[in-house]
Amino acid sequence: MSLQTEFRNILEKIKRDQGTHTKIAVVGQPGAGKSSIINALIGHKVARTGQGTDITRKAVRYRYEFLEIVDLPGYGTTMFPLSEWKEKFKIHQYDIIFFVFSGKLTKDDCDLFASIADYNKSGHIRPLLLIRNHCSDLASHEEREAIRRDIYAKLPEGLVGELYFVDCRYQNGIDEVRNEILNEKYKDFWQPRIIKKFEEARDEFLRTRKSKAMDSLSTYAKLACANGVNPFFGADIAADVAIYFKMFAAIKEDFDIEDNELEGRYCAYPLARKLLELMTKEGVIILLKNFGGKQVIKSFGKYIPVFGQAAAAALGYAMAKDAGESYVKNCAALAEQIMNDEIANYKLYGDLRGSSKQPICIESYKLYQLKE
Ligand SMILES: Nc1nc2c(ncn2[C@@H]2O[C@H](COP(=O)(O)OP(=O)(O)OP(=O)(O)O)[C@@H](O)[C@H]2O)c(=O)[nH]1
Ligand SMILES: [Mg+2]
Repeated sequence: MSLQTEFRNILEKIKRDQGTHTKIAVVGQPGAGKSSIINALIGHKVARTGQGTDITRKAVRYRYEFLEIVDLPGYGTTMFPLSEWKEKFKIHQYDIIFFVFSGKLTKDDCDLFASIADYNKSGHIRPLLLIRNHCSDLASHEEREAIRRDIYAKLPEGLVGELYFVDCRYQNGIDEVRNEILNEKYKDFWQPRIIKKFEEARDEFLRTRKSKAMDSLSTYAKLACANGVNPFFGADIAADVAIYFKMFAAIKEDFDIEDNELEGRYCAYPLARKLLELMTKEGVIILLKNFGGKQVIKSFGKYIPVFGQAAAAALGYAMAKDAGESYVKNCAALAEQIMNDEIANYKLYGDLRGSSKQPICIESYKLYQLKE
C-alpha cells in the first residue's frame, strides 16, 4: 500500500455514500440529445439514444465519481405531457440542472423555466446550464448570437443560466462542460461535501496509524534500551544506527508511506526529505550527535557499575523514544499534508493532479448504473 492508494481507498468508501453525491438532472425536449450528452460527458456509451421520441422512458441514474447524473425522458410527448412529467420527476430535488435543446424553444420549455424560477424562490438556487446541442449545424457566429438572445429573452426574471454550445457527434464543447464547468466552476458545489466526509476518514486513518506506529516505536525503544548496556565499547553506535533504521522503516510502513513516493511523487514536500534523510546512516548519526551529551553519557555510563548501566539503558530508551516520537509526528504531519493537498487538487474528470484537458479514461473510474 502507498499513501496515494490509501487516499484513493478513502475516496472509494466515500463514493458509496449517496449523501455526498451532487445530483444533476438532464432535462429538455424529446430528441434534444440528453442521453447523448451523458454518454459524451462520461466518455462511454451508457445511456440509450436513438431517433424518435420517448427513447428514454424513465429516470435513469448514472453515478460518475461524486456525481449522480440523471437521464430524464423528454417532456411534451403523449407519454409525458409537461405537467405529468414535472409531477413525476420532481426536478427541484436536484442540485444542478442541465437544460438541453437543439431546435426552437417551445411553450413547454418556457413553462419549465418558470417552474425552476419558482423552485429557486425557496432560496435554494440550482445552477442552470443551458446546453445547445447539435452546434455543428450552426455555421456562423450570428446564428449562435441569435440563439443566445432568444433563450435569454425567454428566461423569466431572476433565473440565471449560462449558455454552452456542444455537439455530441463531434464532441465539440464537451470538454469545456466536463472540465471547466464540472471540475472547476462547480467545484465549490461538490467538493465541500466530499471534504467533510474525507476529513473524518483522514483523521481516523491518522489516529489508527499513529497508535500502530507508537507500538512499533515502543518495541524498538526497548531494543535501544538493551543496547544501552551493550558491553562492547564502540559497538553501540553501530547497533543504535541499525535499530533506528528499523524503527523508522517500521513507522513509515505503519503509515503506508513508501520510499518511492517520498523520492518521487511527494519529493517536493520538505518533510519527505526529512524522513528520507533519517533512512541513511549519515542522517541517523547526525541525529545521534544532536542528542550530544546524552549519547556520550550512554557510551561511557555502562562502565560505571550498576548506576551507570541503568542510566545508559534508560538513556538508550529515552533517546530512541524521542527520535521515534518525532518520526511518528513527522510521518503523521506529512500524511496529513499530502492527503489535504490531494483532496484540494482532486478533479472529477482527469487524472489526480493531472491537467484538466486530459481525455477521460473510463478504466480509471468506477461507473455505476444505480438501481431504480
Ligand atoms: N448530428 C447530431 N446528432 C445528434 C447529436 N446529439 C444527439 N444526436 C442524435 O440525436 C438522436 C437523439 O438523441 P438522444 O440522446 O437519444 O436524445 P434524448 O434527448 O435523450 O431523447 P429522448 O430520450 O427520447 O427524450 C440520436 O439519434 C442521437 O444520435 C449531435 O450533436 N449531432
Ligand atoms: Mg434520452
